[in-house]
Amino acid sequence: MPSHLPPPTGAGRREFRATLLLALAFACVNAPGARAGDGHRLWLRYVPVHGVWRARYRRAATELISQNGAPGTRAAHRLRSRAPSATLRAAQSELLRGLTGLLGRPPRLSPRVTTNGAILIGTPRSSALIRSLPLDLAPTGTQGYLIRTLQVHGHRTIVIAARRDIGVLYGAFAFLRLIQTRRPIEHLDMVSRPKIRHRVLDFWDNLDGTVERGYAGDSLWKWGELPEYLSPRYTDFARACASIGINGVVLDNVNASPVILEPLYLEKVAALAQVLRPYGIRVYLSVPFSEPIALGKLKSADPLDPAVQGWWARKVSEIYRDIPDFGGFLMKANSEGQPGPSDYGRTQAEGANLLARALAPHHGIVMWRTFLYSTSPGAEDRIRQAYDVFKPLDGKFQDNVILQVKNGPLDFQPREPFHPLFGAMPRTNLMLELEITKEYLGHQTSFTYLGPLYQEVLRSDTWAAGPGSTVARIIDGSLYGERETAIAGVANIGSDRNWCGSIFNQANWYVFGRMAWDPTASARAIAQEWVRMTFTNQAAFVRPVVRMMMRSREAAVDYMDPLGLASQMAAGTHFGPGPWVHPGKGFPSEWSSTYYSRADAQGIGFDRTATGSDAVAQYSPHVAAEFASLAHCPTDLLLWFHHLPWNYRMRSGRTLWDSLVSHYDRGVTAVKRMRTTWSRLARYVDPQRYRLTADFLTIQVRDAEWWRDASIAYFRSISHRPLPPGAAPPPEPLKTYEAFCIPYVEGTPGTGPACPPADIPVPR
Ligand code: BDP
Repeated sequence: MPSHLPPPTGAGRREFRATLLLALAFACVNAPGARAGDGHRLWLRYVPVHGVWRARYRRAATELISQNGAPGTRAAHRLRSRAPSATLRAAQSELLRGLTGLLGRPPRLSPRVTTNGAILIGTPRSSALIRSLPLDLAPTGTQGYLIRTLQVHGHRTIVIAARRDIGVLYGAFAFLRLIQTRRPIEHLDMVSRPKIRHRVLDFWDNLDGTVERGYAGDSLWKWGELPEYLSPRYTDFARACASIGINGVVLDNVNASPVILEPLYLEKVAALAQVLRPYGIRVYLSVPFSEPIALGKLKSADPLDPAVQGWWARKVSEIYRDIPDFGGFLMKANSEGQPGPSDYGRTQAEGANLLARALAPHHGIVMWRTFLYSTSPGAEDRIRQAYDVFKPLDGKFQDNVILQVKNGPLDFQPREPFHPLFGAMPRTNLMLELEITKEYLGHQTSFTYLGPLYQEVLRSDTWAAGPGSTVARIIDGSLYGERETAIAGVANIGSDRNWCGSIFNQANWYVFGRMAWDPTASARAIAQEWVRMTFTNQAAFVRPVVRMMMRSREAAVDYMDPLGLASQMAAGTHFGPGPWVHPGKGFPSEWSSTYYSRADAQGIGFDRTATGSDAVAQYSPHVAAEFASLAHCPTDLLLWFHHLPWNYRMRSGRTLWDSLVSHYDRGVTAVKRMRTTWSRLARYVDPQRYRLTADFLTIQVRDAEWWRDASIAYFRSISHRPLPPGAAPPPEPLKTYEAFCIPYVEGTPGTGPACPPADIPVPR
């Protein structure tokens, strides 16, 4: 990335004075009373520390040295005359903002270490003083940082150093996090570097401002205002991303509009890139494969056609002229109606390599999605298709192609086994795609922390190269030694004041970033960190809330898709139950719930063993044997792999039917408990954030009961079995649930009402 070189030199004192004023301004903003509890400040609230901690932190952080080094040396003089890069300025300003808020006063800005309790930041290039210290920065790599307490000129100093400016910014956030979470900072010795190179948020934002599967308002990007007006929200967004190490943003929907590559829009993209650049964030674009036809007026988009190749090469050069650090393209091809190389009888590799060759001279990458299935009548088990198409292409992709693989073989369901492509393509770069927006998990109102889901997939052992071949080790490149490593999350960020539609949805953005940095990190530890930063460090709050978070995803699985069921949601909106959704005219079986549950009078579940679709054979033999065996298949994936009779005896001794019902009940009970727990915590939270969460939990209790009642009513009509003792019968007949439909749901733009207007009673 080009560093933004220096505004005017000799800023010296003038700059200090300006920064001091800035610090005072932050102090005012951070004054009690000015703090609205609307969630806008995310986990970067920097509220004052009180008690003994404050005194300790104040002692350890009294002055900030951010620009250069030991005055008097020639090198220092040379360097001092150079103003810091935009990235270093961002690091300094974040430390000022953070320390001022947390400690109630700004640190003194100084050109050199004059006292115990100094904080010195920079790189060997930016600071002669850092260069003079005995620091081994090699372990920090190109993006990491080191934080160490050292004696500098006889004074105890906290050094935040890195080889590149971006590492210093990451280090500044990490240092603030220590204070935000009340860690001692007297004797620091930390080194951290990201395990994955590209840590990317995918926005499914349309250019008309709507967001596909977005539940937090409209798009964050105001295309009509760009490039002239750069909303301050862009900078706050970039700060939040940098605080957790996210370094890439795909700006537009995977169902892409060709308009995005028009010069008019590229100018807007360049303006956004400029705002994001100091925070280490590169922009990427989703583009349709047929772009040369739509924009270039060519007759074809055939990847082997020299005219098409030339068109892409020229277009890519044009992009790099204005955006020299452009990241590259994200491509959804031959999927759900999108054009792609198979339209020309070419392979996915030939398609991906077309773009890769155009991007390679500029060091750009292609993130080529493997989410691909055909909905032709009689198509085999949908979940087999991506593997069948891509596995034979292993080793056929250019080095700058990364295949972007969803966590599971279906589609971001509440629970899926890991995708069998992980471990199956040792000669191809593979990245993981997670969904942060809760498309299949209750949208913005459900309290569902996704850390456990991400952790589950990252820790899944593919056995591809023997035990310990986890998904994390495949995507971080440590198993097969890929050079290009990446991870993407479909963003849940929009124009809502609180960014994510609810306060607790912010935790999903946060955990994505933290796990992208370190895919072996623990979901629980990250939840703790987030709660402390977002709310309070009081144990009486942190403990129960972290427990709620850690239980919340399983609760949703229990009341939506227990025991390995999948895709039982309402069609189209994916909100609320729809286990009765059958294939129909214009509605392929691969989108229907009954296709996945396979529920019939005898039993329920999808046989994916050798007697069924044999999808299980796509896993390595050890894993396949485990999934295929009734004795060893994890209970929570049972119906994903097996079709079993309703009276099948579970390991618990219960019948399958009884167990299914009890999972639905368990899910409802868990959500009710969450609501009760939260109701006892009002005194720890400002009224606004308390209320929003409390009311959303009430909505979620209603939705969980709706799911439970509707699902039990439907499956009982198929199994014809009595409810187990103690289970309450659904209050309404099945037909009421089937008829009920929410006509409009946020996040499904471009479609009409999901159901025709009708006078249907609301189920109780
Ligand atoms: C599905 C979404 C759809 C996306 C698609 C994708 O329902 O809106 O376009 O994934 O990932 O889950 O391409």
